[in-house]
Amino acid sequence: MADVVIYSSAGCPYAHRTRLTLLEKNVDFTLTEIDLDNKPDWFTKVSPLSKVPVIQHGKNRVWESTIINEYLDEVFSDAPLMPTDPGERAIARIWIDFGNVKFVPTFYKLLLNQEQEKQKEWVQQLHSHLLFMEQEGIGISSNGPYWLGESLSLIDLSFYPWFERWCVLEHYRAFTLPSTCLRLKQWYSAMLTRESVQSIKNSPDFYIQQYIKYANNTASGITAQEMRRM
Ligand SMILES: N[C@@H](CCC(=O)N[C@@H](CS)C(=O)NCC(=O)O)C(=O)O
Repeated sequence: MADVVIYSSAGCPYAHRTRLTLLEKNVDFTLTEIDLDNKPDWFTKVSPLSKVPVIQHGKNRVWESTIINEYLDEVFSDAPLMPTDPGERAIARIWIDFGNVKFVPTFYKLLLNQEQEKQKEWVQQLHSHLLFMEQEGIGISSNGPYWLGESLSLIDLSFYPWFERWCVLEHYRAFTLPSTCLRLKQWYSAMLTRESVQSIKNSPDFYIQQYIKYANNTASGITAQEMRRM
């Protein structure tokens, strides 16, 4: 039996964060794939919010991708993915929180919204988040290649899955990464060199297919409903 069991779904960016963390930390794990359109009856017993990812590690069941990732980093303390300095740890948490609270919901709002005027507003919002990340985040935290410098951290793993899915915004909303986001582009290229990233990377076609129901606003899952209400 592996150390960790992860309940995951191939298209899910939140589960993607945690799978990358497990791979980067070289933790032995078993993956149980959940079909989110057809969840098994037992799934709510495993996942209190009926979402992936969830991990089971011994007696500990942990959910919420960014909490899981910190948990894994603390328990499997080799190859740490959080800085040791308290100031830098705070910076890491600030940007992970920014991802969860600002960046990711805007990504979904842009996809879900069907009115052109509203889409323009969400494009502007996402654009300003990207510039903020570029100028106040990655641009001043280090000279690269990663957010905090030479070493990969949980900030990188928290943002990466949405950048792998950028093809979805390009395809459905013609929104490419702004040319001014030079550091973010270099960072993305550096992420693509990681073995972990390559080993579970999906093609643009896969994501374009996966996100059809977000792009035409017919997605009926819990996450889509929550994003509409935000
Ligand atoms: N805040 C959660 C979000 C997890 C989440 O929304 N996962 C989606 C899949 S990408 C899910 O399982 N949704 C269930 C549903 O839509 O019914 C986390 O960070 O883990």
